[in-house]
Amino acid sequence: MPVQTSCPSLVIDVVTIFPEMFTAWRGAGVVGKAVESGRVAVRAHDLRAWSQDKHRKTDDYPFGGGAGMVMCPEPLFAAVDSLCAGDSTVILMSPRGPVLTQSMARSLAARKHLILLCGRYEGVDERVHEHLVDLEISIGDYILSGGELAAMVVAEATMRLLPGVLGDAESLEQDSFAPGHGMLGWPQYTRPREYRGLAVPDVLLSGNHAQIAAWRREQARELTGRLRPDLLREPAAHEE
Ligand code: 9D3
Repeated sequence: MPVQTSCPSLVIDVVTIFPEMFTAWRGAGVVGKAVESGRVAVRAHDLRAWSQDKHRKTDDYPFGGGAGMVMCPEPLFAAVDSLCAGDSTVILMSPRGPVLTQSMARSLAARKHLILLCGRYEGVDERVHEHLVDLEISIGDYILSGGELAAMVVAEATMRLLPGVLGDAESLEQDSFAPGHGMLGWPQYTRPREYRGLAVPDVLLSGNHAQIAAWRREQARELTGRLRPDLLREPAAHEE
């Protein structure tokens, strides 16, 4: 097991009523290596620890009536009070926020400390939106049951941009979603050279590296134009 060589360049504190959801994710793959090497610290905190209620409740009925429950402000404010370190960025995972982009991930990777708040139920008390958080982030226009999966997406997209987290080969790829330069990858093949009568393109077996590079560029352009033409257009203003 590698030993931690320096303090983490980023600390991510997640606040959730389901901290166990983060266990497998935090231990596997690139995220697992980043955590194990000490480059990033990821901690999942149980929001119930900050509940003053005898039943450790974190939600209550909505004033004005209606279906569903609302996350109470007190445990969330108390969690932020105890985790906040002065240079912290407090983020609420929320369908209201702007949708995560690679450029937002790049900006988060420059921070020292992220506190990611995960809601459940019908949402969180409005005072949390208005007075507790620095920003809100959504991961897309579909309805999830809570912020936990979104927090993992934000944390993973951010962590892989930190120095030393990716190997050299993977790092080179990072420019590919730069605003305005977004491109899909080229088609990849591995052995066998022929599978069920389907052959690998000859150029890839030619050994001609200039020709291979040109073919890949052209294929990437063609795939992007056909499948994701939006990536070739100008970036939205908020992404730059
Ligand atoms: C169905 C209830 N909605 C009222 C119109 C509001 C609502 C509240 C809470 C919808 C979803 C959620 C739970 N989702 C998140 O906390 C969440 C989320 C998401 O659902 N989609 C994309 N990104 C995110 S970030 C957090």
